[in-house]
Amino acid sequence: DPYSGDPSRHPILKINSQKPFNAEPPPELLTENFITPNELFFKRNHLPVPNINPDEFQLIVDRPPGLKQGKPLKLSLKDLKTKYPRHEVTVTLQCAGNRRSEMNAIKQVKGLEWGTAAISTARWVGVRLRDVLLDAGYTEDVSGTQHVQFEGLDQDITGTKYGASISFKRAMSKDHEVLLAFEMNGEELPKDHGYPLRVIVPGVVGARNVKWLGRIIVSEEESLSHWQQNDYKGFNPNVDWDTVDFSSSPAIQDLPVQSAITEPCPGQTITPDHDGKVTIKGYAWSGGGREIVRVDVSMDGGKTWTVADLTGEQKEGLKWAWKLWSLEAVVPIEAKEITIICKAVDSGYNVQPDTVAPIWNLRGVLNNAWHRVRVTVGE
Ligand code: MTE
Ligand code: MO
Repeated sequence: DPYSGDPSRHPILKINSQKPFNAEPPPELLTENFITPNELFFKRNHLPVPNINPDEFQLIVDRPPGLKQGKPLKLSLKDLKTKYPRHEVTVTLQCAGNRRSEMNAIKQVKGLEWGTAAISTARWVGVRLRDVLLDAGYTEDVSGTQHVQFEGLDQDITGTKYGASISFKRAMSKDHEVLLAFEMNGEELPKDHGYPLRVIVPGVVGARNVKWLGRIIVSEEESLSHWQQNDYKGFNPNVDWDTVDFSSSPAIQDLPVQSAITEPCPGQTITPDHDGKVTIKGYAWSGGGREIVRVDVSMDGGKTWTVADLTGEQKEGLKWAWKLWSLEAVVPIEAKEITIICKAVDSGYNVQPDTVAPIWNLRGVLNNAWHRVRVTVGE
């Protein structure tokens, strides 16, 4: 069993797939803390977790034969930790498939049945990818250096490794804070999250945040991996598996504005307090470094809206972390059943689409429609 070396996991996680391991925390636990505890952080593996000896580990920084710039580098963990300045950044990671089950409920899609919790936030410590690339001789504006590919050390039985890429420009940007991370929330990276080294690409879809990083390749092309070329792309709702042409869509990088209600849960009976109010909670986040500036909540299926209270972290520059939100919301009088809705606005005044159907796509990615939770009102 190639999965026999996988680590043990917290039993409270909702498992979407055991082998490879994919799981999310219960939504109401997810928003109990601004920083998600490591054992509750969602886990998304495509392959068995590789067993890596930290003493033998080497990160290889490569270039294709045609490229003149740069020099190959081999870095041990100690090299990484001592040769470059330490950098810490709080980043929310979200899988492109977060909330896929709502898309699947409209019309079948192919993919894991994620609920609302394929998203989590951690404080990551590592070194800037930029500093490593500068050390390898790359400068900001050299030709032929369009992309930076990442190769994981996890592989399938044919030896094919997980891989993805981002633009060279993003990799070199100081503002974008792309990190080679070896710590997560004050501990060394857990096995499930890429021990001993992973990439953190703030504001960008989870799939580019390559875990168990073994090799970096600066190149003219994007990663040729399946996950860069033939997956993690968006399509028109009428494209099906017979007509899809993966080369016609760009790979997802920055993610759109997102929010969800984590409390109460769908189908729950809510009990208003003596003021006729209940507590509604959730998260909101946007990609590309855009900050969440407002979350609107409706208790009557979208007729009227109230602004929720936001909590988050103060930060200079681009914003990479989510905001948690809550509201003491008035329950409509004499209502027996209500639909609670949330929708967020980011600093670019981007808003969420109101329904899923117009953004439906065959792979079930990028669902950021208004989140609706139907509940019963108790005494
Ligand atoms: N990196 C490797 N090497 N192998 C993987 O399967 N999964 C990707 C990304 N990096 C993956 C990977 C996907 S799709 C996501 S959403 C994130 O890791 C999930 O990161 P997490 O498990 O730390 O939450
Ligand atoms: Mo993902």
